Amino acid sequence: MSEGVRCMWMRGGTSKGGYFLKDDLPADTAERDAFLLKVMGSPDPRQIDGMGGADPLTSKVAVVSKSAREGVDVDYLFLQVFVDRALVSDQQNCGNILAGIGPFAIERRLIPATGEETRVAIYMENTGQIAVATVQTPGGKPTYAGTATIDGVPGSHALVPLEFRDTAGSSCGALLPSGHAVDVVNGVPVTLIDNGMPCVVMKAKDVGATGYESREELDAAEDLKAKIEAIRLAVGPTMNLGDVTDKSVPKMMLVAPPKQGGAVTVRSFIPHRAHASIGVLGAVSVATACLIEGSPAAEVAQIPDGQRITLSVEHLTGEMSCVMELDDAGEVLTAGLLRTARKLMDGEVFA
Ligand code: NQM
Repeated sequence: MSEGVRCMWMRGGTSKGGYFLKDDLPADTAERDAFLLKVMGSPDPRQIDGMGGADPLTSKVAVVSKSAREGVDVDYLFLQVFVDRALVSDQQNCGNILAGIGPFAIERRLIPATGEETRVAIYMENTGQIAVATVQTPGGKPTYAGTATIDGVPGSHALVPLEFRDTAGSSCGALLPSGHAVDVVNGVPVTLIDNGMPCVVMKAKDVGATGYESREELDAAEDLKAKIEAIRLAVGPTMNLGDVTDKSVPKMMLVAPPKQGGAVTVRSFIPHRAHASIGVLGAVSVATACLIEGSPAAEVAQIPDGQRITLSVEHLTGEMSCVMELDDAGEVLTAGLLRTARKLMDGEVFA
């Protein structure tokens, strides 16, 4: 495409990417994906000829449209543009990019602002579930300025609270797709879980790690990565994800006891690079694993008492607090997380 295509570049939580209106993109999926690969500069580990930041966390796309669904404002499709492969995948959701959807929808006039704050109900097309985001809209316009801070992002910004409900089995059909709290795969006890993001949760020490490594150490640990990838490929069918060779799920979560007074420490592979922090729905899924009796995560986690609890998931660049509401059986009903987002550029992108 030699013509420019309207696009907003935004940071959503600890991720960054291009936000498009669905109508501005080619309707044909193959054409759309070819266009997005060019926009990002993939496949190329440096993404030198595109907008991508040479990291899976900055090679992301949101496709947004006004929703025809009852009680829903906008539909959001997340696309992961692989960095070093010619692959665009809709097989995962992204709770970080989600944080930019509300402001983007208001900026593009898909929905009006409704006062100082605007609640935006978002249908997440990848998983068929709904999230509610609250956008700060003083004077009827989204503001990005504010005093909220999130770990992994310098400075302070306007808060975008996110609420999730009924996220269990988002992609795998059940919270525990194997039906067990623990499965032993290649000799490693793991929990196969999906509370918004398919994850394989295991103790770091069971795969020869500590759980406190740096991103660079994890990315350089070829033996560890091979061990984890073998587990990931083995569990794909059990998690109802099929052959996951070309998929960015499940995420691989290595847990260890908390060190900063939180609930648990995590090192996350997404799945072939270590995450600089942790994904939003990834954190919800790990926090949920910590609540499952007998699971590897429960063995290392510190869980507060009560039916409305905050589970602080410690990661490489700080922590992510998940506010979870539990039912009488201890199952997660809702999860709330705090994010921020920022408009970085609004204009046209060329492929
Ligand atoms: O789990 C990265 C991110 C994510 C996903 C990834 C996310 C989520 O940090 O909801 O946000 O796991 O690939 O953007």
